Amino acid sequence: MTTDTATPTVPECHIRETGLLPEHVAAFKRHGVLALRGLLDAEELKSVQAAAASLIDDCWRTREKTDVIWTLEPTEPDAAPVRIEYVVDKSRPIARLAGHPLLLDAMEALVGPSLIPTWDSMVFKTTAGAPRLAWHRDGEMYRDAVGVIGSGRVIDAGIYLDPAPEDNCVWAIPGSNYWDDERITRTAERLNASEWDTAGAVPAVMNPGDALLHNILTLHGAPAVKGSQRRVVYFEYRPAELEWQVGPHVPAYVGLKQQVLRSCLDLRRESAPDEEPFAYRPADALRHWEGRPELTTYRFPHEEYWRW
Ligand SMILES: O=C(O)CCC(=O)C(=O)O
Repeated sequence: MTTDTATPTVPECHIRETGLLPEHVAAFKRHGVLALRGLLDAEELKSVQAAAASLIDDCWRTREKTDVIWTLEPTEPDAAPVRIEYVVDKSRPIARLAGHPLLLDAMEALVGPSLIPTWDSMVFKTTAGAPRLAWHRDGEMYRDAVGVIGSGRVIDAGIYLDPAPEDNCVWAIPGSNYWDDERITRTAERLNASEWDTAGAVPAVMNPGDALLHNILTLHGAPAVKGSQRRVVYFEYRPAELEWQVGPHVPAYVGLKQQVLRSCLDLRRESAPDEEPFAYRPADALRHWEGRPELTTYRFPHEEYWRW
């Protein structure tokens, strides 16, 4: 693992061998990116791959627009789906994945004990192709964002179902999680001025079953691809206290997403009774699921819970 200040590669943690060590935590906080190698075992990888294939097949078959992003209007013959929202609600294997103990242990260490899941989606490139994802920070930013989350308490975990080689992977600029808005804007504009420019960035080359963690403030992008499949399940996590006091969702969202997390943990416990489960232990003041009616869905559309 590289932990110095000028990392030429994405720092990495072999999570099943070592767990998340203090040096991994420090590397993530510094660079805003960390690869967890070998997070999924072969059986779980296979089951989530099959679930992903079925969700993508459904897109092709139905040409559905709700919760699906297409490259063109889905009625157009060259349109291809590239993203599906709320995948925890749409697929049991992905709901069970959301209860993965090693992933959640790592999130607890980085986000804090009161983590809640916020976004869940699948971003993918089918062999029909996908356009470049321009250089960006992820959405729903805070005012004075670097001051609030520069060291990495809002995290996107991308779980890879296919290989991501250099010509079809996410590239990131380590340390850009601490850049001010002016530097981010200037750099993104420069890099986005040509089709694909990686100056100052490192490739996050990943294997199926690995997970890439990135601070949502880390500048990242991905090249256009054609003829090569890459499917990634993204789970985003935020501290409940940040959502409760600041947003971007209204306070009521916290309890609902805590219920989703607890329900995913139950599903996982039923399907993997021999696995040591993740113990969800938010601060006493932040146990907002208590006394709430049972969930009938895991889909809580962001726009219905928006604070700003
Ligand atoms: O997996 C990828 O290609 C990048 C996804 C991404 O950066 C995003 O959806 O914001």
